[in-house]
Amino acid sequence: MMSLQNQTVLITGASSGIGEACARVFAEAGAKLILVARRQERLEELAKELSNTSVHSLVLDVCDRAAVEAALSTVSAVDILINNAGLSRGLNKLQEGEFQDWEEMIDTNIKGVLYLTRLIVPGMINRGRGHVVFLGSTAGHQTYPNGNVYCATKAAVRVISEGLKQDLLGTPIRVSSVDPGLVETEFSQVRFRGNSDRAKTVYQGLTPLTPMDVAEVILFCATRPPHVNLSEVLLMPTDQAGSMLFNRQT
Ligand code: NDP
Ligand code: 8X3
Repeated sequence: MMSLQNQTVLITGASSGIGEACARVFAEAGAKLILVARRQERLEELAKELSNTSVHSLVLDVCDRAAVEAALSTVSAVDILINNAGLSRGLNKLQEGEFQDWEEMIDTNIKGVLYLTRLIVPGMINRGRGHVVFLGSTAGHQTYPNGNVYCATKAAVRVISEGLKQDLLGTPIRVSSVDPGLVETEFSQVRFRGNSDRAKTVYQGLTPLTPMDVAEVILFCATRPPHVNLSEVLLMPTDQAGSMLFNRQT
């Protein structure tokens, strides 16, 4: 098992859900953290809670390329990059979709991921060590009705992860895509713009994954011996068998 002592982990979207859970499990495992998100207060609160750990917070919008470039120029070596920041907006037929929603999803889930990866991976190659983890989704494996553009962004993440692994072949850098099904976080609140009743129906009658369930899988990927690369992990609640197949007790 690989030790995380003295390894620096940069986690995007650390102010909530899966990213926040990753911060907790990686801190517990002895890693140093660089936490990225837009909500400064959330990051400050988390950093306070993890006061026994080295935590550097970066208040940053991953869609803003110039800001990402400037912020990363202040950051020292990153050993593990967790490309987690992401969101969905709306659940509409494509022919009725909102351009603004599409742009936000594409800018965050694809372009933001590419910016961070492009800027951090060369340093990993130079140092001869590193691991890039992407948060994909069951939605990137199987499209569901009205999910069109969100599903497309997660399919893109799966392809980017596969392509990066190919392009890094011959280096010791590892690449993993961790692809969960339903995880109860603020994800559906964001998708439905704060409509809590609608957000709750997504998880109604079943037991979803928790952010911690996913963070533990990411930790497992990161702590395999150096010759082991978990390329893709698809994980779902026991009550889920595909993007559209759920066991709900109503
Ligand atoms: P949350 O809404 O709880 O967390 C999303 C995080 O992303 C927040 O910390 C948010 O921080 C950050 N974020 C969003 N946009 C930006 C941005 N432009 N710049 C920087 N940070 C940003 O959702 P989850 O924890 O569920 O989602 C995490 C990832 O997991 C996403 O990529 C999502 O697609 C994926 N996923 C989620 C599943 C689920 O069912 N929940 C299932 C499969 C995959 P802030 O607003 O402070 O910037
Ligand atoms: C998030 C899971 O099914 O809500 O990627 O799209 S789902």
